[in-house]
Parts: sequence; C-alpha cells; structure tokens
Amino acid sequence: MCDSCGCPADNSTSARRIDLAQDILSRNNDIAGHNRRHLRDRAIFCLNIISAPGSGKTSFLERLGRDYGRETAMAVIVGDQQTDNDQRRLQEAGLAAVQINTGAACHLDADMVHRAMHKLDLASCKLLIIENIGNMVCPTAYDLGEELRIAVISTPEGEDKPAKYPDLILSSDVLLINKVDLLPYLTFDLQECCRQVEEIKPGLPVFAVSATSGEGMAAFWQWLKERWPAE
Ligand SMILES: Nc1nc2c(ncn2[C@@H]2O[C@H](COP(=O)(O)OP(=O)(O)O)[C@@H](O)[C@H]2O)c(=O)[nH]1
Ligand SMILES: [Mg+2]
Repeated sequence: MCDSCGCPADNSTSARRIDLAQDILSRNNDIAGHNRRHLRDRAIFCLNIISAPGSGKTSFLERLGRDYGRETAMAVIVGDQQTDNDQRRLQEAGLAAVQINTGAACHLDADMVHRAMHKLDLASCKLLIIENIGNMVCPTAYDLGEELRIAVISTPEGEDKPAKYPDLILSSDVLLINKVDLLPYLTFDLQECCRQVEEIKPGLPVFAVSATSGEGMAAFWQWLKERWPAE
C-alpha cells in the first residue's frame, strides 16, 4: 500500500496488506456502483480524467465548457490536494463545479465523489466530469462510477509516458495527447508515443489535442457523443 494515503497501488507482498487493500477496493467498488446507478437513473454520462499535474486537464475542461456548454449541460467535480483554484477557473468558464481537497491523499475515491455529487444541482446535467488528482498511478486503482475513463498526457512530458505508466493506459478508454500546439518547439515523437500505446492496449482511441488552440477538440467531442446512450 502507498504509505501516504493507504491506496493499494503498490506491489506489496504482505498478506495483511493485500487483505486490507482488497477491503478498501471492495468498499470503494460498492460505492462506485451506487454512483453509477444514481447517474444512469438520471441519464447523466460520467467521465473520469486522469493525468500528471499540469497536463492540461482543467484547461481542457474550460475549453469544453466554453465550446459545448450551451449545447450540453455539464458539471465538474475536481480534486486537488489544496486550493479551490480549479473550481474557480471552471466556474468562470460557465461550468457548475465542486472542489474536493484531499489533503494527504493522492487519488479521489468513490465516497468523496458521492459526497461531492450531493453538493451539485444535477437536475439538468447531462455530462458529469471528474477531474482526478494529478497523479498517473494511484487514481487508476479506483473506480469512481464513471462510464468512460480518459487518460491525458501532454507533449512536454515526453513520448515515453505510456511505456512508463502502462496501468493508466490499460485502465483507460481513450487517450488525449494534449499541448500539440507545442510540437514545433519540442522533441516529442508523436508516432513513437502512439506505438507504445498500441503495444500496451491495441486499438485504444488516441486524440491529439490542444486546449490552447482548440485543435482536435471537435473530433474528440464527436467521438464522445457517439458513446452516449441514445436519449
Ligand atoms: N501550450 C499549451 N499549454 C497548455 C495547454 N493546456 C494547458 N496548458 C497550460 O498548462 C498549464 C497547466 O494546465 P492545467 O489545465 O492547470 O493542468 P492540470 O493540472 O492538468 O489541470 C497551464 O499553464 C496551462 O495554461 C495546451 O494545450 N497548450
Ligand atoms: Mg487541474
């Protein structure tokens, strides 16, 4: 288990630790199931976005809100260790947003999301997006009740991130490669990055996007809408 937060994301071989980790995950999965049923009953589609800090999760959501918020009512639950900076940014972009501060914990769990859901007015909401804590490892173990999991890496992080963090790729339904507007200034090898993804999870959809310029956003939105159950 991860000593800082008790998350079961390491390879400890101690039987007691494994039992405890299974208990934590089993309780989490029960609450995630409850979240999923609650959202499905209300026809709300839910996404869980996971990346390193600074990959552009909040920027991407600000853009999504500005470009598509009038067409589709969206709300965001956003997790950070401290501050309500992201909540304020998202609200300024016209989105309903609730901030979770996790303190020492390095991931969101289903119970935190459940409590945050009750702080939002979801009556007219069609899309609930959870921006997870910036961390490419611990959040991957926690189902939050989402329908789709979105992994984000950004070009300044380097093309080797899929190979270094395969659990993120394996547990995700789509990968966004953000900050492609910076490609002319970096050595980031897009083809090599996609090759690594294909080796880890063949067929995983990948979108090259820029939250700054808007490149790739329309293609991603179109793909996302096709995954929505017909109303
Ligand atoms: N050039 C460029 N910068 C970006 C892009 N997306 C985000 N950023 C910048 O990256 C930094 C971190 O973005 P933020 O959205 O806070 O990342 P988060 O921690 O994943 O939520 C900010 O300075 C953003 O302006 C992008 O597509 N292109
Ligand atoms: Mg953020």
